[in-house]
Amino acid sequence: MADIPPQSPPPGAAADWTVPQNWGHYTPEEHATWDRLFARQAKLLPGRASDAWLRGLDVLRLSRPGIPDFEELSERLMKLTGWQVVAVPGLVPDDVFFDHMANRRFVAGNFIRRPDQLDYLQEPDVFHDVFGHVPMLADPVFADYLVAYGKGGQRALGLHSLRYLARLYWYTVEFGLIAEPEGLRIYGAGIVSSYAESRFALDDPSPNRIAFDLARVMRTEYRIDDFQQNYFVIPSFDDLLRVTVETDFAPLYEAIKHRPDIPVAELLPEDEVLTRGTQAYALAKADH
Ligand code: HBI
Ligand code: FE
Repeated sequence: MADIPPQSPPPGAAADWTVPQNWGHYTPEEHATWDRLFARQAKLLPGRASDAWLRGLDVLRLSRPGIPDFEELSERLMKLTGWQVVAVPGLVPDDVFFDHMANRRFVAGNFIRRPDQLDYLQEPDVFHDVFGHVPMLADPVFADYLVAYGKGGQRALGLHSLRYLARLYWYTVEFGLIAEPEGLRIYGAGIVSSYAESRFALDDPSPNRIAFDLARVMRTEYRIDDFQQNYFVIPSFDDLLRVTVETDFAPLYEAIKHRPDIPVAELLPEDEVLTRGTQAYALAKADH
């Protein structure tokens, strides 16, 4: 999400930026990296990840060893929600990203991080994209939400308002929490694919956890290089989908443009705060 990718596809990529996954070319070491990451997260996520994410992992048979084959994965997904997974070499331009999404194609990096990058890397690799995002694509409501997002992204580009809509992606698809009957659960791919943040997001007293409000989220800045200081909590995927399809975004963007951005750790009087964060983590970092 951070860097602006080049605007024409790199050598070997098609006009829509897709490349063959070349599943047969992964080395045993690369498959072993997937298995290590998988084992570490799989232990942590029951009781932390949302029911929808856990079900997706199961129905897509993602627990089998090795980096998943996108063709096989797409076959299962297609039957469940009509989605496919297509390989890309890295970040793709926004218009390309939204065109794939609006047409139920999820773009996934075909490369995997090096063994010395298990805990963090900025580019979305196959572990983040497939382990993090793809389980949610097996959920029919979330699958429709992403289609709505892709179409919304295309409109936002035309309205020069992507900076607002990108925050919705960030605080839902990447870093979203959901209130389930047993308590808060993670559904954001940036959290479920991170060993440290999958604990921090739920257990740490530092961040704010705030009830989701569309306009509020779209005004809120975010950090791309560290744990979040705000998490937004949705009541259900039905609610998230409903607000996204029923909102007329053009006047909302117009209204937001005239209001200040909200800094990462700030709370507003109208926020429904579920957990008021101590910000201890961010403050300790600022001291160094
Ligand atoms: N490309 N491969 C890839 N993955 C992303 O998540 C991605 C992207 N290009 C653009 C983009 N995300 C953003 O525009 C959205 O997150 C809003
Ligand atoms: Fe992602």
